Amino acid sequence: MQIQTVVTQPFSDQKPGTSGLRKKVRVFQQAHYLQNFVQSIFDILDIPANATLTVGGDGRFYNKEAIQIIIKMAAANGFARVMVGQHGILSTPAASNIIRKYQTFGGIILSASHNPGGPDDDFGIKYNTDNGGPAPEKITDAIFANSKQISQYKIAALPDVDLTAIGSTTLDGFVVEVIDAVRDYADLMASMFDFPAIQRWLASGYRIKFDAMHAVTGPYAKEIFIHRLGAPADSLMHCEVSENFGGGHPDPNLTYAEDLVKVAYGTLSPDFAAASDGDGDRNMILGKHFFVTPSDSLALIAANAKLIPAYAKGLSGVARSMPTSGAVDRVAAKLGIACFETPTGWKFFGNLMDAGKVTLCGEESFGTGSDHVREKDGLWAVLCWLNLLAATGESVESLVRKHWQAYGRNVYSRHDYEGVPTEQANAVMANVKAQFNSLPGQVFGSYTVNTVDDFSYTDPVDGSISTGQGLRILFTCGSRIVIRLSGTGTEGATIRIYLEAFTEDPAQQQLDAQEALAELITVSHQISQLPQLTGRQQPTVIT
Ligand code: VG1
Ligand code: CO
Repeated sequence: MQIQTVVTQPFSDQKPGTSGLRKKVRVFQQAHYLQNFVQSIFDILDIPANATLTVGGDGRFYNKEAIQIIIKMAAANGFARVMVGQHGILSTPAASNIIRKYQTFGGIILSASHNPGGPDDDFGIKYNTDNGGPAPEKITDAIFANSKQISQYKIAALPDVDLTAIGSTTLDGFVVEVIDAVRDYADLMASMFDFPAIQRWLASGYRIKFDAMHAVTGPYAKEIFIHRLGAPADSLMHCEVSENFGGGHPDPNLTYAEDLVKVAYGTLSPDFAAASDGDGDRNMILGKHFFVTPSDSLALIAANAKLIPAYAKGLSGVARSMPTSGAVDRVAAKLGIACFETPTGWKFFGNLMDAGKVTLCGEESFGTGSDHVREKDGLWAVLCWLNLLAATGESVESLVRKHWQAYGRNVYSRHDYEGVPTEQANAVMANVKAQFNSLPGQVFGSYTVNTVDDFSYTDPVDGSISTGQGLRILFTCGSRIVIRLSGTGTEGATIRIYLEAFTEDPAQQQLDAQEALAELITVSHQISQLPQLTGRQQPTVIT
């Protein structure tokens, strides 16, 4: 095989964020940009002989070109084989499954997840280790360090590989195996859930609607919901994959999944509706005219896990990211299992799952998952709900209301201020931090500040420490405000304000979250001075 060594210059901006490196497509299209980052990954790996690399992406614009480059660089850097999804596509949880099932030496996932796609929008890349999970911080830090001093990369002079047909091609001893992107994943789901019960539930006349948002889960949803579970074809919407997600923003929330929201809140609303994001790891769950917050979804799945065959023996423990509501903590306390609080981002759950400390994990950002893979998993969450609906015969709303009655309700909302100039966003954070000494004991309306901190986490498995993970203002009544900056955006800054109040009072439980949190929202503005410092009166997105 002819291997070229190409001389290159480092780029200074290749620091992976919450979930890999995300930039505008045009940034990735600069000469050597992608290659530098890929080489920076390969250079930290001790690639064994006969190693296989899993490669796949969410199918967004530039996916095809990037995959060809990565295949050639994998060949030049000592991999013996790549396993790549047909057409270069693998959902993020499906890629995690492939890495684990075929024990490959990690994988490269091409996705900017919930960010829009297309020539003027976003692209992303991340490395997952051989446990199937996103590389932990010590690895992403090492990749970033390499990227700042790289001087050359290696690429094989191979022709482009045809990724349209399933099968294996050998090029100068290097094997490219194009695999069915869906089958292994659908088999895994069938092994975990009570498919016959869900089939019967659907056949008895319950209606569902799944919105793939023109993104990667389309083919997965067809196979699972239509072919394997027998749902009628009109149960799906936006399931044709497109390179720019139909021009939309493939983020399953009440703002961006508005077509589905209209259906769920319409006159002929289905019994269950759900959506997933660009790369298939997020989920939004809706009932008839009813929205389930991701934090409640996690808690409810945990509370009822024994009804799902894969978890019939119970859970070893649960974990949630710090900004996620404490609803699952209450379930864990009742079940007598451990509950861990980690920084934002799925990479922090991997060690806990590998050590057998937790079975279920979740984030408020529409991410839920379990130790069946090492990524959050949108369709898995949908199947959890379908399994629970089929097993109980209850509606989505009644399951949630009964949960609140039993455990109390953590009223919760996240307010995002997108596209804020970086200096203004930093000023908001600095302003809150500057008050750290004076805030404890201060009274704001009916709220008294108890403690404040900048969240830091010590990994209980490997002892690694992550600091600066979000500013927390904790009140004496148990309510809290969390403020942090997004690590997945590609333009300006996004300020996220997370608001949480707990209520056992059944009357309060019926209130709309924005109403119930109105005073806390005002307090968050008073303390952060966000309106004054950014000129923003209203958030861009409320979830
Ligand atoms: C956001 C979410 C975080 C999630 C991450 C990746 O990060 O808040 O919970 O893990 O996106 O999700 P940030 O730093 O922007 O708040 V995905 O579906 O984009 O890979
Ligand atoms: Co995603």
